[in-house]
Amino acid sequence: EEKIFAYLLTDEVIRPLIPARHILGHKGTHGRAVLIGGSLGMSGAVILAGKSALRCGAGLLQIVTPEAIAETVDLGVIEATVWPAKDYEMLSVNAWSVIQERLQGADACAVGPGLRQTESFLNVIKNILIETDVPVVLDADALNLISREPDVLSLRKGRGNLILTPHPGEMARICGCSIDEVQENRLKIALAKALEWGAIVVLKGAGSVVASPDGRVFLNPTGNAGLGTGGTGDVLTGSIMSWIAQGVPPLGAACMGVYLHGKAGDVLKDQFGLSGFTASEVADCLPRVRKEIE
Ligand code: NPW
Ligand code: AMP
Ligand code: MG
Repeated sequence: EEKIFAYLLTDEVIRPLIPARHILGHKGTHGRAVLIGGSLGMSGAVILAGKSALRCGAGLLQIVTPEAIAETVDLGVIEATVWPAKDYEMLSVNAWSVIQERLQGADACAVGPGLRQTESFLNVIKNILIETDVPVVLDADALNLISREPDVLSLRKGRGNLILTPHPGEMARICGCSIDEVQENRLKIALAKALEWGAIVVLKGAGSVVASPDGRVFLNPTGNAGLGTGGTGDVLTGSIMSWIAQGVPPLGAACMGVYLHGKAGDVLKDQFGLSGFTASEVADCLPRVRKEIE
């Protein structure tokens, strides 16, 4: 059987990736990020991703979310601006026009947390992939929608500015295999999909794997089972988007994202043990772990 070589992520690997702040820097130079997601009953996902993006240092955050929860999201992330789209289901054309405008001048975007699988929204995702060259993080329901037509992923212009962050369940859906098959071949599947799609693939779960379309594979040693709680994946998505917006190359941003997210979990484990810390606390802990290694 073919062996796959993986680099282990460490403080030393991540440290040089942390973006420096110019003395004259301002919110306009610290990265413009656009977050797309949320639905009735799942405003939390987009709020957590948004808070996480800000905790990682993004200069400006815009959130595109369905009209029905726009006010909730606005109050949930008071530092962000919120751009309501008519409900995705009825008027995806409107959603695309709102998103297209927000993506002008954006440095990174993320799609999927709490979105739900509204079939017509698949077209919006295709437009983002094909009509724009803004680096994109696809997570959660964006991945579930894409699993209906995974070939779309290879239409993205330019390799390496598309990041997918599936958990094992989402990866199984995209690959059309079982969760057990994914878990038994984590490195192999992450790498095969990265090569197939020309995308950076972050396969989450204990020992997250980051696979690059250039053939490199990275293994993350940080984190613990305390992270197995609702919303932590949404926090990861916001953080990877934020690092890209601040100029970290997408592969580095994916590695940095999983490493610091896990480290935040480890700090919280020291305080609380393996249960009872929340996704919000993981997000709030991100600046501290970044500072500890920089
Ligand atoms: P099982 O249970 O063992 O069969 P889904 P979701 C599997 C939003 N959220 N190792 C698991 O397998 C998200 O953003 C909103 C092994 C199960 O089958 C999404 O939009 C929140 N298996 C939406 O909810 C907070 C693993 O995957 C399946 C695994 C749905 O996302 C919560 C579950 O995945 C949430 O983030 C692992 N490590 N991890 C909010 N507050 O608004 C997962 N699985 O069906 O895709 O559901 O991940 O909860
Ligand atoms: P999601 O399922 O999308 O909410 O993502 C869950 C997040 O928690 C991912 O970043 C996982 O890697 C992380 N996570 C879940 N369980 C564990 C575990 N046992 N050890 C380390 N990280 C975990
Ligand atoms: Mg998730």
